[in-house]
Order: sequence, then C-alpha cells, then structure tokens
Amino acid sequence: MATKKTTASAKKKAAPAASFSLNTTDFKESILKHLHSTLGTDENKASNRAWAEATAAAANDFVYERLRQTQKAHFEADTRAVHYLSAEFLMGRLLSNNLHNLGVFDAAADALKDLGQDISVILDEEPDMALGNGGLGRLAACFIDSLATLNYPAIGYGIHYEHGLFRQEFRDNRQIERPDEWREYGSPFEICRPESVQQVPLFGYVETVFDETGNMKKKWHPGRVIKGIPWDVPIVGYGAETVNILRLWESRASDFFNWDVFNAGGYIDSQAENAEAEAVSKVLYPNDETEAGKQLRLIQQYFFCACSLKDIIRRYSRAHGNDWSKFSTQNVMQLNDTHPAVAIPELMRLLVDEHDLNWDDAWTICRESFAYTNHTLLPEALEKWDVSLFERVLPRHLEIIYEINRRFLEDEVEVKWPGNDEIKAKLSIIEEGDSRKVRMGHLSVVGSFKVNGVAQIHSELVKKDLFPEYDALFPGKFTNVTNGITPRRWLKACNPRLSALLTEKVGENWPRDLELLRDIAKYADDPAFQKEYMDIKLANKVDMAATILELTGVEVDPTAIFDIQIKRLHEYKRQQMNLLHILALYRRLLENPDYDMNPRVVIFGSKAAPGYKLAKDIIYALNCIAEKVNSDARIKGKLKVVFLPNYRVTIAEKLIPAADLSQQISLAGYEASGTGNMKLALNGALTVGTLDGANIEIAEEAGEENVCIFGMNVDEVQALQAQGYNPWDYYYSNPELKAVLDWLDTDYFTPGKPGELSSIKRSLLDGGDPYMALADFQSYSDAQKDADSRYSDKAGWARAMIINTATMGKFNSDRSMEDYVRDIWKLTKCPVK
Ligand code: CR6
Ligand code: PLP
Repeated sequence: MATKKTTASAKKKAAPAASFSLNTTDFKESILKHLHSTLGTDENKASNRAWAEATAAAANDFVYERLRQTQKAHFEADTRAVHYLSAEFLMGRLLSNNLHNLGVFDAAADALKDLGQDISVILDEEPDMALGNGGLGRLAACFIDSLATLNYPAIGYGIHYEHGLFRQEFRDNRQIERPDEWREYGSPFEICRPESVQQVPLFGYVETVFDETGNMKKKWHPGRVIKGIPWDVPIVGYGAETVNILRLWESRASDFFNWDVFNAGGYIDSQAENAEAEAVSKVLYPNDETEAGKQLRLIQQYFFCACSLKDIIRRYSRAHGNDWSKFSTQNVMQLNDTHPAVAIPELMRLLVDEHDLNWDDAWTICRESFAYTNHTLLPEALEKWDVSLFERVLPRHLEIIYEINRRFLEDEVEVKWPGNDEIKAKLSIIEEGDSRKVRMGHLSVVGSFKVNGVAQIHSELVKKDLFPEYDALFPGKFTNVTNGITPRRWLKACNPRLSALLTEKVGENWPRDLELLRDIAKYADDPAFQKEYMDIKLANKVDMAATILELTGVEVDPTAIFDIQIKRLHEYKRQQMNLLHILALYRRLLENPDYDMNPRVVIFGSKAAPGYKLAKDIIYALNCIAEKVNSDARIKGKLKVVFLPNYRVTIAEKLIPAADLSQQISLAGYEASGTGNMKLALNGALTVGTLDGANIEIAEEAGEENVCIFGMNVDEVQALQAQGYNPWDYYYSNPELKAVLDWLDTDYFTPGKPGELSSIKRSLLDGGDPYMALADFQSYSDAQKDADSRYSDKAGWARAMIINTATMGKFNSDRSMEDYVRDIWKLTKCPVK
C-alpha cells in the first residue's frame, strides 16, 4: 500500500485549525505596525531582535486579549484554583510555543517570509528562559502548559531570577560557568504588575504580647523588609481558549524601609541595602539533587512563598472578605518538592498572627490546602535547615514549626504508638543531634493532605523506604501521579516533519489527545510508512549533524546510530558507565578495525553543578576522549563522541527528534521518574534503560520488545547493597572492564598528563562505586550490542521506532494534570468565552 507523500501543501493542511482567523496579510500588517510603533524602528534597518520582538508583540495582541477574558471568567465563576508553587520553571523559548498554541505559526512564518525574514532565524534570537535546573523545573513548565490547555484555573508561582541556570562553556575541555543573561535587554514575554507588590519581612525577633482581652499573641519585629514585585508571564493553552499566568517575584529593597536610611543621610548605605535585597532574586542555585544549605536559598524560598500566599489571600479576600471557611475549598497549593515547604508555617503565621484565627482552625485550613510532590529519594537532596539558621532568618516560623511538631507528636504519633520514642524521633520535624535541623520533607508530609511521587515505582519507594511510618499513620495520604510532558512543545513544535506525517494519518487532534497516535501502530509493518517515518528521522539527523558541526566542529555521519544521553550530570545517572562503554567500543575497534558494529555517534548534553567535582571531571574526561576518538583515523569514523556545550531546552528540542537511542541508565531506585526518557521515546528513540522511574512504564506501554532493558532491578540492587557490594570483584573478573578502567590512569587521552582522568577510576573502585556502574556494566554493554544488531534490521528498527511513537500517549502531561485534578486538586474546568 502506497502512502501519500508529505508535500508542502499537505503540511499546511496538517496544521490545526487556527484559533484566530489571522491570515498572513493581517499578521504582516501587525508585525509592521509593531515594528514601527512598539519598537520604534523601520523594516529597512530592523535587527533580527527587533523582528522577533515585533512578531512577539503581534502575537501578544491575541495573548493579552485571551488573558483578559480568562481572568474575567475566573473572577466571575469564582472557581477553585490550583497554585503551583515551584522554585523553578524551565520554560525555554516562548515565541514559537505561543505561535503554535495560538494556531498562527504558519501565518507568522508566511508573514515574515513576505517581509523577507526567515522565521527560524528570527526564533533563534530568543534566549531560553532557563529559570530551572532540569527535570523538576521543566516538569513545572509542562504542567502549566497543560493546565491552560485543559481550561483549569491555575497560577504558577516562582522566582524572577535575574540570571537563570549558568551558561556552560568548555575551556581546555573543562566546564566553565558564565552568567545567563536571559533578559539583559528586557523580555517581551512578561508584564510587570506594580499594583500587586508585596512586602516580605525577614530576620528580627518575636515579642509576646497580650491583646485587650488578655489573649497571648506573638508579634514578629522583622529586622528587614524586602519588596516582591510580580512579573506575569502569560501561559497560552493549546488552542488559546485559556491564557493563565506564571507569576514570578523579583526582590527589591522596600521603599519605606529604605527611605529612613536615605533621610538619615545614608545614601551609600541605602544603596548597599538595595544590592542586598536585589540579591535575593539574582541567581538560581545551580544544584540538581544536591543540597545547597545556604542562607540566601532559604531566603529565596521564603521570599517567593510569602509573596505568593499574600497574593492568594488578597485574591480570596476580594471575594470572601474575612470569611475563612471557604479558603481551602477555593484554593489548593501544590508544593513542587520541599523548596516551597516554608509556605506551611507562613500560612499559619498569616492566619494566626495577622488574621486572628485560632490555631486549630488555622491548622485545619493549612492541612486542607497544601499538597506535596516528592521528586527524589536521594538523601543529599532532601532539604534540611539548621535550626540556628532558621531562627536567625525566620524566628517566628521556627516557633510555629516547633508548635506544629509538638502537637503532631503528642496528638497523633503518641496516640498511634504510645510511648514509642524511637518512632517519635524518626517522625519528628526536628532532627536532633549535634546540630539540630528542620526536616522540610517531614514538614511537607505533616502539613499537607496528599503526598505524591512522580512514577509508579518511585511512589511505592516513597511509601516503603522513605516514609513507611507516615504511610501507616496517614492511610491514603500517599499516592502516585506519573510525570508527563507536553506533546505540543515536545513533538508538534520540535519535530514538524513527524508531526505533519502523524496529522496526515490520525488527524489534527493528537496534540491534545496523544492516545490517538496508537492508530499509527497499524502502519508499523507497512514498508511505505516505514520509509516515510525513517526518511523523517534521517532528515532530522542531517539537521542535527549540521548543528553538531556548527557547535563543535565535529563531522558526523547522519546514517550512524545517534546514541543520546542528555540530562544533568550526576553519578546516579551514570554518564560514567556510558563513558566506560565508549572506551570499550573504542578498544574493540583498535584491536580489530573490522569489529562488526554500525557506525555510532554518542552524543552528550549536560551541565554539572559548579561545586560537584567528580561530575566536572566526567565532563572533562568525555571531552578528552572525544578529542582522541574523533581524530583517530584507525577506527575509520565508526565511533564519534560529541559533547554539546550549554545543554538547555532549545538544544533538547533539536536533539530529541534526531535520536535513535535514548540512554536512561540510572541505577534502579534512584531516578524518581525522568521526563527526557518520555520525550525521546515519543520521538521514536529506543530506550536503552534500567527498570527505574518511568522507564518501567515506558517499557510497559511500548512493550519490552521495543526497548532495550538491562541491569539490576530495584530488588536486586537492594539485595546486593544488603549483602555488601564490592566493585573490585567486577574489576578482576571482567578483563574488558579492567582494561578500560586502567586506561583512565594512563595519559592516552591527556597526552603528557597521566592521572588526569584517574578520579573517575578511583570513585568506581576505592570510592566504592556508590551507583554500582561496574555491577551493571556487562549487562549494559550487552544491551548496547543488542541495540546495534537491531539497528541493522532496517524494517525491524523502523517498526520499533513507530511503536514507540504510537504508544507514548500515557505520558502526555494533560493526563498527569487530569490525575492531579481527580486525585488531589478536585478542580472544575472553567471555560473561557
Ligand atoms: N532531578 C528527579 O530526579 C524527575 C524530576 C521531575 C527530579 C527526576 O527523576 O523526573 O525531578 N528530582 O519529577 C528533583 O529535582 C529533586 C529531577 O529533576
Ligand atoms: N534538562 C532539560 C533541558 C530538559 O529538557 C529535560 C527534560 O527533557 C531535563 C533536563 C530532564 O531530563 P531527565 O529526565 O533525563 O533527567
């Protein structure tokens, strides 16, 4: 059966019905109008940036109108809303996404073309809005896209970092960090709302006072007050019925506080104070799964929670005055990890100290309003704050936490386990010891009505290993919501070729209902469809090869296997195991130039936390190995290694459509979910992965035969840990593994500087190999061999890729949102006229 070719006109037809009847001519006029009257320039001298801003302004005419209608509808309906509190939102670029969601991408492209501009060049002008580290921040961005798409009343609350995640450069193969300047010259995607500024108190002391009726009250005398200025980023749902907002808080010195200093003649002092206040929202902490433990980070967390809660209360009071009985039916606050956990004592403070509620009523409201998502089991990522630090920065909150804890231990733990001090110590929000600490995970569990993990296995481990007693104490509180990704950005916009083919086959509704893609499974064995699908993959790989050449100077063969590992650098994600496999392949090729393997390009994209020495050593090693391997004529180009600098959303959007293999190789039990794994599989890549996080569910959906699973499962990992793991056993019993590890001690990859890569070997042997890379190495290497031979079977490979695309419907973040709505948030949709 011959399938239709995807012609340019078919592609046009494939675009979804535009939500706005904006034709090319109108769009052209609008862009010109904004070029003249908003940008104050002229088409003869406009820079690419001016064209981009004029295009954004043209789109904003619609965005703002829908935003206004949405806010009106939400106000009139006075519906329950979710407030997604997250220290990170990894948004990426907004213009292309907004044009797609408005349904005017093609009109904009044609309009720009008529004006002599290439839309891809114009879109490339936009810096990424990188206000997040990795998966957690990108998840928040996908979730708010889905909430708007599904017409749920929702607000994202976060921090308006002046500098997002650092820009990564390589110097002499080592990572160096440069400041990110996403809004150096302003951004057309945000609106400042001075009318909703908030004041945030900090430091100081607490006084006990008595009111006129003799009731004891606590009065916090802050040592400083800073100001929170809201910036709203409109979040355009697909089809643009609803436009919600992401409200990001910027810190400044408080006017009235500063005024006194200024009047006292302290001009210089007042400037110093400004700088200190502005430091709060200056930079994103570049940590991923490690603890920061810094005063400024605690202040950041409190700052955005305090601003957000006051904002929520302001909105609530506008409709309900001083009647608090409906607060928790109108509002739910989702804590994205423990970073916003301080919102719990802050709401208690606001209700008890400022709005005069009694403790019990306030606590009921709190517990009915907060829900908490756990994103990790790694002990070093579970936040704890020194009591002394807490006391200095937030003295009243520490008192409130003590009171929450006292009542919890006496009224709940003691009742369930009378006299059991061991359990009390385990469940206490305060960790006793040399330096006492506030456990933010405990606080989040105690202060919320639901706690969820982010993939089935992770949610089980949260119950079984992390919080078993809490699970016994609060039956039904723990639940699972498997993560998801927005198919609008991660397929429709980033992979236009495949999107057009899919639309041709299943119609234009799949970006909303990703399950519709199941229908293409029936073409999985159709040679004509296979050819179309694989031609698209090849075209994407050709584009990627050009990008690789441009960014790294390395030439790669687009017909080679594109074997991709893109994610933050962390030992648990095991880039070091990938490195060992690269060395094994290289060694096999050197020993036998005819070694039977398909040409392979191993591609990395990854940032290491600046203070994470071993992660940075791994980047250095991979760059050194890449240099050597890529220039070694003996292996005839059969193996190439590419490390793309400055991995971010925009690079992910280019790489993912070009991937053949998706490396998801964390030690089982350590990757809570993963979301990159979903994006890669949706775009056809076969997962080489462990039975960890969402890989398990991906394998269930795609079928085990369409993924390459290897390594120990969680039970086996735990059994080996219990029995005592000794990496030297694997070193001595596996000659290839020993050879590649020993190679790291030589100067083969660092000429004249032996030992420069030794830290990696040391961590895997003397260091005990905490993430068991050596134990899983052989099985990993076998899975890679299996993937290689599957790649040789062209029809079988095409089939597997098609099935991967067809079966990822579950990982639509719209589904995640419906799960949250059903099991946790209990929202109703609010249609917008
Ligand atoms: N690092 C998990 O490790 C998960 C995301 C989003 C992470 C990752 O497996 O997909 O959250 N955890 O749920 C944290 O950030 C604490 C992550 O991105
Ligand atoms: N960083 C960026 C830029 C991403 O787009 C993603 C997810 O796609 C991640 C990090 C998270 O990747 P992973 O789930 O593999 O950790």
